[in-house]
Amino acid sequence: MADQIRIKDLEVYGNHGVYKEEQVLGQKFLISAVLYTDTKRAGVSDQLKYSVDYGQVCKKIKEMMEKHTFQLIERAAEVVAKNLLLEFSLLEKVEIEVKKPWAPIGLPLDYVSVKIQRGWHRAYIGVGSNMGDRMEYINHAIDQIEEQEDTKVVHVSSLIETKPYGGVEQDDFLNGCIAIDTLKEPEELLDFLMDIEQQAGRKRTIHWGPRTLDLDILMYDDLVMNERKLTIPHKEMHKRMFVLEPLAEIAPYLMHPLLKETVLQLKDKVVEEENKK
Ligand code: PH2
Ligand code: MG
Ligand code: MG
Repeated sequence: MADQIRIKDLEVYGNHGVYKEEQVLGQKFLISAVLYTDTKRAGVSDQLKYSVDYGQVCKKIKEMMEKHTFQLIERAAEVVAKNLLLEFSLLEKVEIEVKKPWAPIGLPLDYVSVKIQRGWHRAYIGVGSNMGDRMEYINHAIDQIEEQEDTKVVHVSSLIETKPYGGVEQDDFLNGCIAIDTLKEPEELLDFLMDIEQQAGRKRTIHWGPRTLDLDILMYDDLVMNERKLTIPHKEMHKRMFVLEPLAEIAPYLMHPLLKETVLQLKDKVVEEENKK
């Protein structure tokens, strides 16, 4: 979304800093915010309820900056961004700059600042289990995801019975997919999902072997990344019917950012391949 509401240099007084004097005496901070929200409906109707009230946003920023004491302006920016995104539902993304014009470093400067962008991201997660009470493991995981304040579950597919894929002899799986909106960055989301797997007693013994719970990030916006710990889109998703079938149920027209085909098209291809065999 390209529309923006901009706040420049809101002046607040706060007790942030690494030095004791800063935390005791306090000092001036200037906060700038770019609020990314679709202003079209408000623009057409002239009604505040269809937009983000910048007065309320300023109040919230002031409140956050005054009620906490942070060591770092990085932390101040992070907390302000997160609170705005949680409180104002029409906000898709924010840019926050925290300026500290009186930073006591013994050298003259105009100001020092931290500027960050944070926002909501749509991610698709594949869920699977082939040990114990499979349905219970999966449903409990979805509940745990939903309980996070920075993550909302927006779609849940049907759970389907699938044959093990990949050559390891093991019990049948229950598989599904969910769509979430989250403030977590990809690595944070991965850590969070791995933590839920651990809590479900997941042991990492055999590669592609039996598991109480598997939570895989399939896609994250239209992000393409390949790091040691995490590859997005999921490397194998386009080959796996146990992913494509439930994903096609909740997001048939979702576009694979590398293959440039929709989930429905990818699924039809796998079906065709299987029919040839
Ligand atoms: N997961 C694997 C390996 N094989 N087969 C099915 N049917 N379902 C899975 O979730 C699955 C699998 C590794 O993640
Ligand atoms: Mg997996
Ligand atoms: Mg996995």
